[in-house]
Amino acid sequence: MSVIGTDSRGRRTVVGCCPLDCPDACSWVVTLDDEGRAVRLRGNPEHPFTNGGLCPKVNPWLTYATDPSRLMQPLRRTGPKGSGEFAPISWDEALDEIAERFLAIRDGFGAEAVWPFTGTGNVGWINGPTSGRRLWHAFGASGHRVTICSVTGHVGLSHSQGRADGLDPEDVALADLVVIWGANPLVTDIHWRPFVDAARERGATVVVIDPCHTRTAGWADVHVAPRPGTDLALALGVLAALDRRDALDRAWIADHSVGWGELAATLGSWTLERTAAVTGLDIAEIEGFVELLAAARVPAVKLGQGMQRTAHGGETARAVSCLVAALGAYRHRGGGLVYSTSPAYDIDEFALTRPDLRPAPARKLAMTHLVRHLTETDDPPVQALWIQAANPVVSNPDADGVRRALSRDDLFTVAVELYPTPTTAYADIVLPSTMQHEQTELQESFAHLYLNWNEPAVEPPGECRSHTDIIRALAPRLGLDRPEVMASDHELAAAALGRPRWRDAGITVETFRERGFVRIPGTEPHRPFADGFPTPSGRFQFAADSAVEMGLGRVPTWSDPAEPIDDDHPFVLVAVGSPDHVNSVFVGTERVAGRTGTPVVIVNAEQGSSLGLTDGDDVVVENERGRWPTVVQLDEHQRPGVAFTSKGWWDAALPGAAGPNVTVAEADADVGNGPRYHDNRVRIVKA
Ligand SMILES: Nc1nc2c(c(=O)[nH]1)N[C@H]1C(S)=C(S)[C@@H](COP(=O)(O)OP(=O)(O)OC[C@H]3O[C@@H](n4cnc5c(=O)[nH]c(N)nc54)[C@H](O)[C@@H]3O)O[C@H]1N2
Ligand SMILES: Nc1nc2c(c(=O)[nH]1)N[C@H]1C(S)=C(S)[C@@H](COP(=O)(O)OP(=O)(O)OC[C@H]3O[C@@H](n4cnc5c(=O)[nH]c(N)nc54)[C@H](O)[C@@H]3O)O[C@H]1N2
Ligand code: SF4
Ligand SMILES: [Mo]
Repeated sequence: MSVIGTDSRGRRTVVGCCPLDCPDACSWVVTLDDEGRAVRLRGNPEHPFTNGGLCPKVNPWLTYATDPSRLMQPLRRTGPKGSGEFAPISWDEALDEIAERFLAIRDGFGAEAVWPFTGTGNVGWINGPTSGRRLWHAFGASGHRVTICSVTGHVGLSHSQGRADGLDPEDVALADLVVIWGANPLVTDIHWRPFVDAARERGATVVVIDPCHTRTAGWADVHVAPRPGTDLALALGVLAALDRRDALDRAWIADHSVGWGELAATLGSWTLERTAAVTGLDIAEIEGFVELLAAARVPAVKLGQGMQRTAHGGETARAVSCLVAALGAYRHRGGGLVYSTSPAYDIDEFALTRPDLRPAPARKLAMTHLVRHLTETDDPPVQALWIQAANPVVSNPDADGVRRALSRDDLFTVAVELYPTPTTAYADIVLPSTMQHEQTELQESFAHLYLNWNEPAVEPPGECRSHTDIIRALAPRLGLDRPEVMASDHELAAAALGRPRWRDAGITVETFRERGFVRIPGTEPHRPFADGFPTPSGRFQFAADSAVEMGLGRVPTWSDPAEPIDDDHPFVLVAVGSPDHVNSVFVGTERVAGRTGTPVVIVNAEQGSSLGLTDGDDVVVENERGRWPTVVQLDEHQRPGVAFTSKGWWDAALPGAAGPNVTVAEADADVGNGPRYHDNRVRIVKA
């Protein structure tokens, strides 16, 4: 077997995979014509999770690849920052200028004044957020923390479970109750649905906990819609009710956990009345949920990222894990919690990124602190940004602040991109990147347990280069063409597979090039907590000192949302994944821009009317941080006090290409420096 094959018509086929920051991490097959052009790209029928189908966002991949706006050569800015005026230059000119500027900045301010800012536009191990790290370490640049997505949940769960691992999402088929908590998998994780359907066919009930009436909420058996940012109270209130009913798994708690008594002692105040008052739910709804949990033998909880994008997201994720554990849910295959399967991969990140190449330890900057690091007096001040597969003007909190910060005259910005974006408009130099079918990649998932290979199917078009090629071309110009920095893509992939999990199973790059994807060795079945938890006690921890060290409670402890609604700000704005695109990727292409208009903001019909809004009105969503012009849609199913829209979108026609993130504060969740996208209060007024 090989990743390169032929189809029934004798055409060459090449196995690859989707590089986007999507849990499903699909495997795909590219078909080439006689001239070696990619003519077809479809889901890999051999891959158990992909099961032969991709998604509407990625099916037109080859159309995006030839979009007229695709960047094909390096550019240098000719107009003011933000104007988007550029002229083509050669690779040599671009790389020489970058090297000259980076070296001058290093001499003047120190190497940490250079910040390699890598986003989640592609998330493979070779060309994704860690690519280039060997060079940046050797150069001595500031480190970078990818805090924009899921870090808060990971840190929160580390205190109780040790890590965010849990049940195999495929095993949910064995559950008799499926709780989808702060996730919208019918939009964001569509290949998981068949496994939930299988559970449902066997009689399982599906509960969705989401303040918004999403596609998934509409499809579930039960939709519980708490106020945003109150899941912590819901988890504690339900736990208290289950304790009172003696419906918890005392034997599992005694044998596999520590700290239950301490947590139990705090539950007395969580009456149904208080839980209802805090969450905005009816007592009957809460009781109904308690009933389902008490009756379940194998409850499975899918914890999404939605609930952790709030001021107390880490504590919330931790509280939900306590509920799951106290039910004894880990006792049976198919039960337990799943937040992310990433920890199961055991990728050798040290060998891949080589932090030991650093001349001296360096600070690590959080990508969610972009505005403060560019505008406050850091020592040394950030003087250069290398923005790679990131679109912070659209994706980061405080989008107006990001634009102001990127406008700084003395800041030298390089953007490595596929298309012109509101972010590249602020770059001094723009470098054209390859797309996945034009490069080599090794790619994990956060919702299944297969590691995918991506064999390049075609030559890069125009002058596009992969991130690793660009790094290898820049390194000699910085005087850093050492063998570790100049490593080939296959050498990097081999380093990533350096841990015993892969090595002892005899799995090498060649295995991937034969099979296209490999199930993580030792994960059939995947029951990471069957023999204990990776915590200091080796048990599940209802109470943890490590949490106190991070400013959390010893046991999960309730606090109010950072931005509770009030008369002046009657809505919390929740902007989440659109069915039409992943984050901001491909949003500027003819295909996506032409198909989707401005995302509407959806609010409860009665509340909207009482504020004088009618369906289809031009409105402005605003607060003290920014104003976003859009259109309102009234919907009787939405809970009052919540305004629902989608993320990642921009309209080039609006001033500053504004999107919803102009209203979001650059403020941290409780742990991990994650953002507070869904803890953001706004008002909606007629335009
Ligand atoms: N309000 C709100 N904002 C959010 C969120 C939210 O829930 N609400 N979610 C957050 C989350 S979860 C995430 S992960 C971030 C994502 O935010 P970002 O890190 O900005 O990632 P993307 O928008 O996915 O992609 C960024 C850019 O990468 C480019 N790109 C794609 N593939 C490649 C490639 O192969 N090479 C190069 N060089 N460029 C490429 C795309 O064209 C795009 O412009 O957004 C966050 N923003
Ligand atoms: N189609 C599509 N798929 C995507 C993406 C996309 O942009 N488009 N983005 C990808 C990325 S980068 C990521 S990280 C994943 C994220 O995918 P998910 O884990 O599904 O996370 P979110 O989309 O942030 O939010 C999920 C749900 O949480 C809800 N929510 C918001 N606040 C709260 C709260 O306080 N409590 C509760 N219980 N729920 C709340 C939202 O209403 C939303 O429906 O999706 C990936 N998949
Ligand atoms: S975006 Fe997600 S569902 Fe679509 S092809 Fe990529 S991995 Fe699969
Ligand atoms: Mo994400």
